[in-house]
Amino acid sequence: MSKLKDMHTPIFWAEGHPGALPAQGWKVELGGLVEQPLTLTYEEILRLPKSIADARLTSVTRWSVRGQWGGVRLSDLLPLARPRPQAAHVQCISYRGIYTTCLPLEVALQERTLLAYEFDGEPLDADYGGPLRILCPYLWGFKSAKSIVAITLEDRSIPGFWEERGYPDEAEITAGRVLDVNTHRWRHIPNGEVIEFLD
Ligand SMILES: Nc1nc2c(c(=O)[nH]1)N[C@H]1C(S)=C(S)[C@@H](COP(=O)(O)O)O[C@H]1N2
Ligand SMILES: [Mo]
Repeated sequence: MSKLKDMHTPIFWAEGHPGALPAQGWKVELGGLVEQPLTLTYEEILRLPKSIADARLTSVTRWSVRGQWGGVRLSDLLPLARPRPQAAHVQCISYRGIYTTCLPLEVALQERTLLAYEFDGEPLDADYGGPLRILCPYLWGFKSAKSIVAITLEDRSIPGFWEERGYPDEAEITAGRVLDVNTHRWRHIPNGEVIEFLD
């Protein structure tokens, strides 16, 4: 069991559950509009500077979970590949390449956008996008692609799995009710990143 599972955090795999995803041998490619394309193994990513983000993952299907997400800031990771000046969007590609989504580069570079490998001190299991997923608390959860195999710098936003099916690319979190997964209570949220509830 993991903390996310203990709290009954929903598990979303729009492309179908990929099964076991071993961290050993896992690789992430950094490419696209970069001077220095590179491939990093899971172990190499664990050796990069670690950041902890106290943050919420909030789904457009109206639930929100808070925890201490551990991982590498994209603002620490992306410079390793030396993005070119034209790079303006970051395409995040999940295992098997079926689920993708793009983040605007400036959102990717905010301090709590992570390539995450932990939640509350535990390694992420495959259900929740282990071994490495995006955590972007500033936008709806569909921008936090799970089980990442490639991160590609682009000059435009490329519609991904949910964007092609009608969800807005801006993915701004909008006010309303959400189920707080941590407390199993319905709460009200304002527009934007969920920092506090309104009630
Ligand atoms: N590969 C992949 N990543 C994904 C999804 C998905 O279906 N497949 N769902 C997204 C959505 S809509 C949300 S809200 C979160 C949910 O994360 P969880 O399944 O770990 O709770 O993952 C996002 N990342
Ligand atoms: Mo979602």
